[in-house]
Amino acid sequence: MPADFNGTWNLVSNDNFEGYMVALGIDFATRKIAKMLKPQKVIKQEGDSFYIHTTSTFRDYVLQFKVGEEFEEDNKGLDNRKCKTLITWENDKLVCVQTGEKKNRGWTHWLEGDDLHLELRCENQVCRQVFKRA
Ligand code: VL7
Repeated sequence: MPADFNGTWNLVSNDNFEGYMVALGIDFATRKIAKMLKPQKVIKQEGDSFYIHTTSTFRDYVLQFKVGEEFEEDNKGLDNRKCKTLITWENDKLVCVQTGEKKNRGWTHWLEGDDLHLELRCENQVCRQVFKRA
């Protein structure tokens, strides 16, 4: 049985989101707005099929994937770069590698107690986000 990420999750902490956005080349004005946001994630999981909707008052992002199946990701409304994206299980962690122009790009999701964790990586920057159930 894989870990169960189903639920609605609210951001409670967001460490070094600024550094992550700078690494992605997000402009100053957009970063200023983005770092004030408290995004919510709605995750729908059926086995290895995922739907992750990250919502905020400013931008929305939907990612749908099957674990182990590479796809082209369009990061529309984020940095707008395309990546070849592959998400795999590493024990109970969901590990994403986004291959493209930016080195070392990806993220990892895991559960710790009743919290949802997300580590976002780009080049030499790591952003750590924690979400609690809504
Ligand atoms: C998605 C943002 C910075 C642009 C707006 C910020 C809007 C709300 O990829 C992500 O999550 C994965 C794992 O859950 C599923 O896609 C993180 C937010 C990264 C990068 C770019 C700033 C403008 C934030 C959509």
